Amino acid sequence: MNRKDGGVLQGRVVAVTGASKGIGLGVVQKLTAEGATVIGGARDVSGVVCEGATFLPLDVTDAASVDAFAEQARRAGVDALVNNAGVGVFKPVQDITEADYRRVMDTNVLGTLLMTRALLPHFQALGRGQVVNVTSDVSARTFATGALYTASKYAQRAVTQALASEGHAYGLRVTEIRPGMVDTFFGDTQQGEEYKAEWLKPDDVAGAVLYALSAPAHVRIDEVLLHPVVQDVAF
Ligand code: NJP
Repeated sequence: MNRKDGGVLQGRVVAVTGASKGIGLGVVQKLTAEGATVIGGARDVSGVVCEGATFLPLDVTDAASVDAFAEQARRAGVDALVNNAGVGVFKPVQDITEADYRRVMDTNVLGTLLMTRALLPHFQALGRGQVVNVTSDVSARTFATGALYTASKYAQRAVTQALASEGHAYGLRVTEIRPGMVDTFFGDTQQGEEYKAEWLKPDDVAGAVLYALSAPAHVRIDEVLLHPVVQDVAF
């Protein structure tokens, strides 16, 4: 429910990718509940509704689609971007196809680059702005069958950290959100399915995004790493 009585994000306008379900929809609900106006995008936004949010079609792998979405976000007065759209394929190295590679890298890495690039001049002109990238707890470690997905998340982490350095001069604040297992529609694997009830919920990750976006203007939250208690630290 969109708060009319002054939530902590009153007056803020946030663009969220991958907003139709899972973590992205949880972020939309959390931010609008705190008074933000949200522009949410995903390839299929039919039937997605949240008071305080506008949902637009967006394919983050397609520069023309990204530019059209960014234009609407700029018109709405966007001051923050949450790069959340992502996909996962989990296979041993010997089974990874070129199509798998392009789907995962294009969505997770190219998508983050295109979407960010489209809004940076606007944030630069504003002299402020925030970029929050939802990567993963595996953006700095890997595991068997994780080669492709973790390669994409390591790359997203690198983009996030380089962007923080580049944007520092004009007041851009950049945050990496690194969730462990989250109960969503994500992934091409049933791994760990039996524990799903105990995984993080989208709202837990949305809380970390809210923490970054609501930090005082002189505070930069560089990264947030969060896990469900049930997930082994070394997993
Ligand atoms: O996934 P899911 P999550 N252009 O499948 C959209 C990371 N993460 O919420 O386009 C635009 O429920 C898709 O909509 P549609 C993960 O790597 C997760 O779990 O219509 N949007 C939907 O709205 C990812 O970066 C876990 O198919 C595109 C959304 O993305 C982020 O969390 C653990 C798109 C995906 O919803 C959100 O994933 C972790 C495109 N080309 C990190 N392709 C976890 N769940 O356990 C997809 O460490 N979308």
